[in-house]
Amino acid sequence: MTTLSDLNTCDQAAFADRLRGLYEHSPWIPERAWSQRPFATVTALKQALQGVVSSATLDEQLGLIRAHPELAGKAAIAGELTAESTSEQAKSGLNLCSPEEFTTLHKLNADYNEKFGFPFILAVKGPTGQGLTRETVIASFARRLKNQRSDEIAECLRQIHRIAEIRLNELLGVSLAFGPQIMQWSEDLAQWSDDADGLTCAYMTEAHRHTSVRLADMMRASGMSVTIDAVGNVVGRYLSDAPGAKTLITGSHYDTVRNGGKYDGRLGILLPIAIVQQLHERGEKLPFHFEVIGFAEEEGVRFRSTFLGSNAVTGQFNMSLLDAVDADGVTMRKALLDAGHDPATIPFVARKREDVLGFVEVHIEQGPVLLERGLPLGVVTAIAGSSRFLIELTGLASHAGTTPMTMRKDAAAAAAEIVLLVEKRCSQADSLVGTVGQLAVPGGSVNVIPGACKLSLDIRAADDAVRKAAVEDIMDGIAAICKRRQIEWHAERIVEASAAPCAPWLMDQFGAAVERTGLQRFDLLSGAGHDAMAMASLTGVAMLFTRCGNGGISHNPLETMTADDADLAAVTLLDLLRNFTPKTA
Ligand code: HGY
Ligand code: MN
Ligand code: MN
Repeated sequence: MTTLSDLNTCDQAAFADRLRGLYEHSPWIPERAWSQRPFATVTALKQALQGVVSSATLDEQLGLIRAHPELAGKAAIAGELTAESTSEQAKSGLNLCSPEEFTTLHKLNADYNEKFGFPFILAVKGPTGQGLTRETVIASFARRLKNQRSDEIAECLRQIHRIAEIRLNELLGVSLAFGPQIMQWSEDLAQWSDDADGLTCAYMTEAHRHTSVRLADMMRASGMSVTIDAVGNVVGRYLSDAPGAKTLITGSHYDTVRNGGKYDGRLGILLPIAIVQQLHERGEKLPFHFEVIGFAEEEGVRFRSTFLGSNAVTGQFNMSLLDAVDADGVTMRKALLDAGHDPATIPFVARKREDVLGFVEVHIEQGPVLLERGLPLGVVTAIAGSSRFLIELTGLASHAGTTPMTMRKDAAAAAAEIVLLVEKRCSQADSLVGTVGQLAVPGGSVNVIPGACKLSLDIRAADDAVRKAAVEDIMDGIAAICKRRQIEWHAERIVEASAAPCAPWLMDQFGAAVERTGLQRFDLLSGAGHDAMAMASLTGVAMLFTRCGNGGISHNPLETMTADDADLAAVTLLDLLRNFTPKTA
């Protein structure tokens, strides 16, 4: 078995020889990385190898890509693959393709090579290293065939680094203490959904309640005392023996968007549970109580309100929301009562400021920044503020065939102008983004001019003044469009959340822990909202982001991450806990 210390002490030829199996037929990569020894950690070695590729010429990068075999291609059929590729393709059952699958893959290989001039590369051992299914491989192949060439070169290189990471783990006998468990628990929780297809877990539905019970079981089994509070937060406490100990809180949300991903929110709950499991097994206590909260609702899918769970914890829960109704006319109050909760006790969920040391949240980035930089982790500087509205446009429904174009009050045409207005206005400042995520003509017919149209607005920015100015301009723009088109309009503000800066004293502790893993510290803004922005009203907050695969996609079933990145995030959070320094006055 090769060790990191061997690699740190052997000469360049031996170094390249030991690592020759990592990057297919490309010894130049370890040869160039050798000069950066000693590597403090395996992570540092991985980053150095990846850095060699990033700084290589495009020709060298294309040469590396072209050194890889096609999936289930001619070389595989002829038995000419390297030992590593043979075992990897077998792990995904690519050596057992049906004739139809072989035909499909043969066509995909031909089309992909024809379009890009290099083979399709995919780490077929996948996010957990246990192997992707043939169906997933073929679906990824077909999806990426539609990409631009430059994007595919970048993605092929990322896949090659993932292949090398898995091979390096095998070479060094690396076993991940937390990652596989976190990934498996994510699959476990995803079995409960409001919909037959895809993961939807809206507030207080049956799937939501099953999920809360499963989370409570996981927390209890890991050694925590567990309660489910009046809004459905699942709260696990890993108690300290220290007299007068205060509490450091972590967690995230377990509700999801419609047809969402398995890691959004849930990673931030499952990861600390895996850490507590290990601390408990070791009998290791912390000098503070460690509280893991599965917040019951953050996405606002069922009742359009957001941060219900974290707002209850900070004492900011708006009790009038109990009268909010869902699409079926069910009030939040009834949904809570049906789930066995007593809404009247919600105010007692609030924590006392003086009892809390801080709040840390681990979350997937939900964007492409870490992915494109080849970084597994990032430290969040601030969480963008957001304004959300529901807009109703009322024109005049009339005959599509007989109404002259100059005599229409077309609500959908007005909405179309508004969508483009939002896109244009929100392209005018850094970190400012605007989205019309919902757009509908209620009861529309093909041959009727839309008399009504409903749309949503989601405007965000790191700077509140920038966001508010954009909202004002957009509202003025809507007024002008509707006046010109003789459309009545009404805007209902459903979310107004100020930007939340993270606490430098806590950010720096995450940054130091990240650096101790052998990574460089990288700070970034969060364009997504998180429970940490609600918790910021109670205590100092900090967030650790993990890299998102598949181009950084999220709020989508394609949301993905690797067991290695989950493991590194857990190692980092555990390191922060062990070295935690409370804020000095
Ligand atoms: O919409 C958001 O930013 C978060 O995912 N709820
Ligand atoms: Mn989300
Ligand atoms: Mn989230």
